[in-house]
Amino acid sequence: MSGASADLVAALAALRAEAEALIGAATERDVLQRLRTDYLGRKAGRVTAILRDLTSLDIEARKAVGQAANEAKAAIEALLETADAALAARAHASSADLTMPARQAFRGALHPVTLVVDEICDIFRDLGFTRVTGPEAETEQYNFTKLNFPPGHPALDLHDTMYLGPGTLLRTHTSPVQVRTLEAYPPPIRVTIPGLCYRRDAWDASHAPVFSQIEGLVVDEGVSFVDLKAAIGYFARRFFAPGVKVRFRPSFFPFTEPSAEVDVECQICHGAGCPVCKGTGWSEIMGAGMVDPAVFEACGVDAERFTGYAFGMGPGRIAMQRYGLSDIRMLYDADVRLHAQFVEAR
Ligand code: 2NM
Repeated sequence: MSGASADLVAALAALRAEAEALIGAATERDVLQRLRTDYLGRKAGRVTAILRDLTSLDIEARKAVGQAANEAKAAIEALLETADAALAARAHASSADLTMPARQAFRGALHPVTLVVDEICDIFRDLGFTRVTGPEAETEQYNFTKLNFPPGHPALDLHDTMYLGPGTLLRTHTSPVQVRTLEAYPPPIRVTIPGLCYRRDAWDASHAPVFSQIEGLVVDEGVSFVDLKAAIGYFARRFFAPGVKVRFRPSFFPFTEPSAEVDVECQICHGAGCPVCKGTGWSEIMGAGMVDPAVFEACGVDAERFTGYAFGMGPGRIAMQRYGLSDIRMLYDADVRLHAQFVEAR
């Protein structure tokens, strides 16, 4: 081998070693692309240049240098391929870790009062009750007068009722919707009426100036207190527990006669007495009674022919009992730590 060809073979070995070191150190795919151009590029590649100049060598030198140059080219090519594949795999792995758990789908919660309102209306729906609503801004006529409240009744006081102007107010109960129903439809009537009501109460653990109520009304020929007791007993067994004890205590409301308060056996202590039922073993769930004929007359219903019963309850109070809340304000605080506990509730 001539001196010139030995120098070229040594130069190729040096190029190959240098390329190997640089390829091994590359951490970016475009660095590899640049190295490919530097060593193997068709115009300015340093190995390519030696191959191109083979024609200036004699036959023996051409053979020896040509072989070394082709080996160097193949070796660098192979190193570039391997390194590029490894960097490509790493880039892919860092953008998508297939072992990572799937992102949690967001599920919203319903407000506990919404859950209770829907559950109560669904139970009465199975007894044939239709869910209806009405306005929150009302007149004194619909909120009080037609419901047999005598003039001067304490509920009419500015102290208890939010008046919007003379004779207009925010309804203090959902009963005006019953009046509207009685005026609009002939019996038979079976409705549940959920909605917000307003009273001038200061906030405390058991009072809110805006609260939800559900009232029910049934009117037909021959409806009696037995029907009232049967419907409410059915509701209590479905809502609270199949064997729950229910009791009716005599009471008074302007729009019903006779009237009763309805209690169920305390669901915390099962009648033994506890702080939640204040030691009585019972918790009050609603008021009820037979619609006073004076209400029928005020609404244009024939009180000789038809009788009916009505009831009213507070879903906020019932939600507190059911979910063990000690302060009604928890239902108004919009604290997602409370609400998130009801995500799976329906
Ligand atoms: C209650 C309790 C008892 C009631 C009566 C009427 C109407 F319009 F039919 F006369 N509506 N609501 C009623 C009866 C409401 O809430 C504690």
